[in-house]
Amino acid sequence: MKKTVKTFCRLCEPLCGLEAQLSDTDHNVIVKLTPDKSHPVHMGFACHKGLKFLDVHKDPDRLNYPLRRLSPSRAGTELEPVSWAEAVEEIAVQMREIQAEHGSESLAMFIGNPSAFNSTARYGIRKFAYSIGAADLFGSTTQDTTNKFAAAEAVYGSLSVHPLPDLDNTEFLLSIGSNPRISHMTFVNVSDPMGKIRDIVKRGGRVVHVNPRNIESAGANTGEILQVKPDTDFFLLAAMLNTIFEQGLCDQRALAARSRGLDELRELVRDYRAAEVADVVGVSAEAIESLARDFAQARAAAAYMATGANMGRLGTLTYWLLQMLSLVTGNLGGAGGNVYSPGYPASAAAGKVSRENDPYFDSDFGRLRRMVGLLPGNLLADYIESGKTRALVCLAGNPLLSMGGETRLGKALSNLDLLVCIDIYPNATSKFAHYVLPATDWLEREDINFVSQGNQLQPYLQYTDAVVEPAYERKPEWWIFQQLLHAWADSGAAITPSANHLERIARDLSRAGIDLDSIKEASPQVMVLPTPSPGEIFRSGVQHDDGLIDCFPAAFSEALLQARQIFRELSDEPRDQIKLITLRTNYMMNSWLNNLDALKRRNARDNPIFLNPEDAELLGLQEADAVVVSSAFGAVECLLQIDGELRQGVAAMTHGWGHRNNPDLSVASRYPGTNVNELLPTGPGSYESLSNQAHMTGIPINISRA
Ligand SMILES: Nc1nc2c(c(=O)[nH]1)N[C@H]1C(S)=C(S)[C@@H](COP(=O)(O)OP(=O)(O)OC[C@H]3O[C@@H](n4cnc5c(=O)[nH]c(N)nc54)[C@H](O)[C@@H]3O)O[C@H]1N2
Ligand SMILES: Nc1nc2c(c(=O)[nH]1)N[C@H]1C(S)=C(S)[C@@H](COP(=O)(O)OP(=O)(O)OC[C@H]3O[C@@H](n4cnc5c(=O)[nH]c(N)nc54)[C@H](O)[C@@H]3O)O[C@H]1N2
Ligand code: SF4
Ligand SMILES: [Mo]
Repeated sequence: MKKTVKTFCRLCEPLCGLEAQLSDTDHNVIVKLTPDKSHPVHMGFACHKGLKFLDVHKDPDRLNYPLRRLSPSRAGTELEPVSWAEAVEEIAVQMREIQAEHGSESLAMFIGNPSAFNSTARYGIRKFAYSIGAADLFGSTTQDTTNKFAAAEAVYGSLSVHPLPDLDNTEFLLSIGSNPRISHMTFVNVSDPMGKIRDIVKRGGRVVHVNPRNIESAGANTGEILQVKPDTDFFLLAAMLNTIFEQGLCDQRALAARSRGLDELRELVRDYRAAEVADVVGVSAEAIESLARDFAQARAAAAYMATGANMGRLGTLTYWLLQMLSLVTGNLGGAGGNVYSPGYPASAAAGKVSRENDPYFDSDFGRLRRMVGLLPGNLLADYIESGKTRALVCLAGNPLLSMGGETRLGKALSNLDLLVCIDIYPNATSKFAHYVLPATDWLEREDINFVSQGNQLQPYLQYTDAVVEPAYERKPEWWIFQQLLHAWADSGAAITPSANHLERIARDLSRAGIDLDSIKEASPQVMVLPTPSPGEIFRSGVQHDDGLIDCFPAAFSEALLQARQIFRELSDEPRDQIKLITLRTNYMMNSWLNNLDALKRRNARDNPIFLNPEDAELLGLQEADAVVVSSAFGAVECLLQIDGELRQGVAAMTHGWGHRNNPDLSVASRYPGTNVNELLPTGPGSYESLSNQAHMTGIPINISRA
């Protein structure tokens, strides 16, 4: 008998509803994944990556058994299969020995991106780290979006208040540094974002994409492009705010009841008049002023920014000004503006921070703070090189390819006393591991979309069973961490191993009057929650004791001086300086989905550097030339592709490539590509000190024929 099971994709933020069709003869075999048309939120939306995930599930190159390096002292030597019991026991013993000799500070964790879509993994590793006293956490979030947490903390008094663009009701969307057609948005969970963007235009609204590249998301039905220079979004927003203040386009009296520091904000942005920033931003003063006016005068306008703006040098300040743009134009909390989606549980209160004590501490690498518990990822190599970090557990991450400076980080990783990688594939980082542990994929584990609560435009809860039993000896992450803690406790330490995190979530839900069992019994296993209500941000969002939004956080004073310095630097930059940006494609998910033949279309077998035709001509370069690309931090060789969609002075390259040394991945190693992150900065000074967010866009480079 045909059997289908409803579940959801866990590759990126929308978490689209899917149906898995099982084999007639064996219900432990999936034959096909299709979009779930009956899903009350997604209504049949899903993309090719989610539907192709079966190829990952069935990939013969997957990790199936725990592996141990044959010669522990030689990085990169062969691995041999080992039982779970042995692996877990040996890892716990070795970590305890390292702890005994060098202290708890020698134990560190790296938490990678897919753990964000895995309700038990992220909790599992944090609980493990906490239990064994390991406080040094690194993770992909500092390469992605920690600037947003730092800004929310300062502006709203809570790490977790992030008013979302109300795409369903807006008349004007300003989207900065995002490419929704390819990436499906980040830090906001929206089903079919391009469909919603198309609807804005269809109902007579306007969409403006701010981007150095004429992206796939822009078009006659999906919005225009404002082609800016990279790493300048802060100045664009400052000039827009200044225009709004100068032209009296905001109601200051109404704002005074809800905020403080507005006068200082108005004073600050006077330094960044449209005429003054036009050259630096790369668009005319008139364009900036009319954009500001149109945004302020739209019936309802929403502002959004994503990784393109996060990864600049002023990501925190940029996100702050984005909030201010929404606030001063009366769009914050309003329908069609930016709405706070409390979700379950009420996230603002949970993210409230008490910063009575200085959150910074002195380290060998300067003054540091933790942001959402994380140290700057760009200091991982420094921590290892200095001997501070000696054992690293890497969960669902591939820092060797996802972070700046592969050569340096590779050397550092090979000097670790212990590296444990928990992954579904042998990846570039696990080449250096002493133990590699096979996790289940999302078709093999039960889950709940818990981690996206607070970021959903249409809040809902969805539960899924494991669609099939885990193949081979793959295990869910909560189990792996539980076993490690048992082994740790067996050796005499006073710690309590954690239960499955889902049990904890079920208890939390029941306290809020939600019965997980009733969600489990529904089909699909979804409970739709109320949509965010206008004004909620003022009622339950803002967490400062006085209830006011801070428009001019004192914590930003140093960063504002730096902004001034960066502005001067950009003004003085040589006219022909080329800057490097990132380019996500439909055929990779950061460094993975790299081993799927079906995604190796003719234009997706390599990651060339893209350059505008005029720049190429100035440099005497032609299509398909082999080139050397160099920055102050490193150099790579790759092919050149001419791309008229890029602004002059901007080059783009896709990250996550560079699989030359990974023969275990039979497809990826045939199409190795080049690791662009060799060109990115690492170490002190390469991240924002307010947020630990890595500086990853607008990197000055030189290109010449190889
Ligand atoms: N130049 C440049 N660099 C970038 C970016 C950029 O735009 N430009 N983007 C940055 C961003 S936004 C991010 S989020 C980071 C990502 O940085 P990372 O998280 O370090 O890298 P990923 O490539 O996402 O690696 C994810 C790993 O998790 C594994 N995996 C997949 N599913 C599971 C699972 O269910 N369980 C386990 N245990 N493992 C799993 C995959 O096989 C893969 O090895 O990269 C950053 N790096
Ligand atoms: N297919 C696919 N989907 C993905 C991913 C993937 O790797 N592949 N990764 C997932 C992850 S982890 C994340 S975090 C999200 C990211 O989601 P998005 O942030 O939407 O990611 P991108 O598509 O890289 O869009 C960033 C855009 O910023 C532009 N940009 C670069 N520098 C600047 C700048 O200085 N200013 C401005 N204004 N724009 C700039 C780039 O040209 C690019 O179009 O995508 C997720 N979805
Ligand atoms: S948009 Fe993201 S969540 Fe939806 S199917 Fe595609 S990869 Fe999966
Ligand atoms: Mo990301």
